[in-house]
Amino acid sequence: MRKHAIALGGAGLLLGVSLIATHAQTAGTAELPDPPEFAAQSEPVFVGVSDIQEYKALPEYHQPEWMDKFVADGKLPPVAERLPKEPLVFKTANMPDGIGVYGDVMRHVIGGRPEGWNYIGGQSQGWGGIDIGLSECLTRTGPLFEVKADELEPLPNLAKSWEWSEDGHELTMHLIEGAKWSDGDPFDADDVMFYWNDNVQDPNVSAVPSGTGTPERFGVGTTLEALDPYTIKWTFKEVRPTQYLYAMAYDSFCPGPSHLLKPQHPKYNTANTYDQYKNAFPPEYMNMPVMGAWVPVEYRPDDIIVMRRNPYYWKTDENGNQLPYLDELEYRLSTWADRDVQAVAGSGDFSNLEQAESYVEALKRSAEPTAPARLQFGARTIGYALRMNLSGNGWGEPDARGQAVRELNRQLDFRKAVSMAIDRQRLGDSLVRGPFTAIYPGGLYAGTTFYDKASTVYYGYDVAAANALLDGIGLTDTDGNGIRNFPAGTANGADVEITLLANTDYGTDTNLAEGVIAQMEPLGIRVIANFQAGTARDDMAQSGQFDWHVERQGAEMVAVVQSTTALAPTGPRTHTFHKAGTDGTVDLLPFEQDLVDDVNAFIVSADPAERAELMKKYQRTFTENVYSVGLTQYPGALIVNKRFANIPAGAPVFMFNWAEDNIIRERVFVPKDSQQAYELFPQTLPGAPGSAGPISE
Ligand code: BQZ
Repeated sequence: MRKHAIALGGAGLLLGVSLIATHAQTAGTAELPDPPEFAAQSEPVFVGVSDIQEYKALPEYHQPEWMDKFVADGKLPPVAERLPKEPLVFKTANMPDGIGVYGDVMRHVIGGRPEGWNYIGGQSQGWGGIDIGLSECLTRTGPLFEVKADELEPLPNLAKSWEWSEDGHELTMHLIEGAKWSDGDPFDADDVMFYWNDNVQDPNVSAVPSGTGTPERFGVGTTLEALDPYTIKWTFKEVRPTQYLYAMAYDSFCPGPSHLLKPQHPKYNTANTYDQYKNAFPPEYMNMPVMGAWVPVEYRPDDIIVMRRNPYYWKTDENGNQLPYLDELEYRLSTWADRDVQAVAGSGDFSNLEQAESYVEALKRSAEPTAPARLQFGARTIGYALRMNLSGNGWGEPDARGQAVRELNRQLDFRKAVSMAIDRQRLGDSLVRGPFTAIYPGGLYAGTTFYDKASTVYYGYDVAAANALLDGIGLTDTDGNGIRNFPAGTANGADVEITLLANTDYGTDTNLAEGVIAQMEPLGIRVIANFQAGTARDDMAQSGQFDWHVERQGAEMVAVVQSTTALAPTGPRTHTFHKAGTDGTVDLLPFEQDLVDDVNAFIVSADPAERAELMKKYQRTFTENVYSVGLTQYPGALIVNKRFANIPAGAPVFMFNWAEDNIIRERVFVPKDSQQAYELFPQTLPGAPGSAGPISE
């Protein structure tokens, strides 16, 4: 990641970069063209973890003046009593614009919709930063983009410190002491253990909306116990697997309010089903206790979610000002494309520009001197792949046709043929012309820390060779209708029809999927669109109800150390397109076993050279076996309204986490003379859990 190429010349782009890729035509492989020159417009200032934050008691604490009345009227304890013994203190030297001032609001626009507030029970709040802000986790990784490579380790968060045992099998973690949920209830190990015992370990719960809250995310055979209200102890089979500290960050270890959730859980409330537990706090339930900086106080379906500052938030600046500086956060419930439009226009305040189709327009608007928002491109960390369901033993309960497709997916020559039938340059150009997109063969992204071009096998565009491969595996058009048929005895020798899952929340997802469908026609394969909206798409993807899936990839392909266990099926539910079948096992293909072994070896290695070699092996195995069919890779751009201060230089749209975490929103502020009267509920605070709306003085 620290291999940023040369900075971009001003707002202009190096357009029309021509690429002469010499194709060394060997057996199907081709010379992978280097990505067009394009680089982040600014670099982070790399620091150490201790330069960002520390935990310490301060001589005095402050709150926004308008809150004094709440204290005077006895509605709130004094601020010093609302803070932990040693709050998490952000260091001024790491704050680009220093100590902030209170006031104003960040107006987000999102394309998702809230299912409810039971995040650990598997409910999404609509993405776009809502859950990132609500769900504080044991460790934090978003800001690691600015941490020096030789000091890279997840930031302390709810876990303020930890130490390993001599033999490296035990990790003792010390939780922040005296922090409270936004309703004043104490945060402690009860919350941690409820998440671990009754959500992660309970097979009836799909913990967290992305489904990553699985036991093996933290290592097969790992156990966790509470030694006292503020001390927990992990015990691992592996020796000193520091990798799992990343899994203890968002999105897989962010405890929920057990004082509200536990009484709804079937283990403690036999009158409730698991479905009732998951849905016990619908979107209309306001003032859900959170550890995050803002609390949901207003929800208008398909319109907006409004959040007000958490009076018990457990972080401060070095002057003892309780954070956040921003009194309000809003999430307009719209579309992801509208998020870009509104951020550029100034009616919204933030966007991760990630749909390449809107790049040129966004760039044009942002280049105008009067543009209300800053637009900064980062590295190429947005990438799409065509992922095939590789389960041959029932994951997703396929019918005969679906099973026949899965058997095809499991054949290397089939996957190679699909890869060679895809014109990746054309796909990228169909999204946006210019130096943005790069041909992406799959695996780790070019330009990232563990990427090695020499270990990357690329089966270049060659339709004739692709067709020859399909002939070779006995897929022929036996009925002469232009569509190849399954071999006799398989799916009744029917036409090869494959369903393709994609997310209709994003034009890019469906545009790329349409491109794949069109490019399969010359192969005589009929691909049928199965385009679904976000939540439905997420559910189908997580439950294996797909043949093929075009999707934007996660942090594991960018940072490797984040979501590492998702790089291979290291456990029954860790992987995105190959999970355990009906017999509880993952029917690994031989090369997948090599991937699993390399990932597990990486997790326990502390030797940088060994880790680099293991990732080279991983990349070669992945790409020569076309584990997934890479499509295109391009940079995201962070768009933030110019009135905000403390936006870190070089903050990436996506790396260890999304920019909503990376920019550390609780430290972001608006200078007094730039503040606008945008707040919808000025000078109000969250009310009691379940009550309607915020409370005023
Ligand atoms: C960023 C992100 C913050 C999820 C989601 C959404 C879900 C996926 C993914 C992104 C949205 C935005 O991404 O596109 O820019 O704001 O929320 O969480 O795509 O459908 O399941 O993984 O993060």
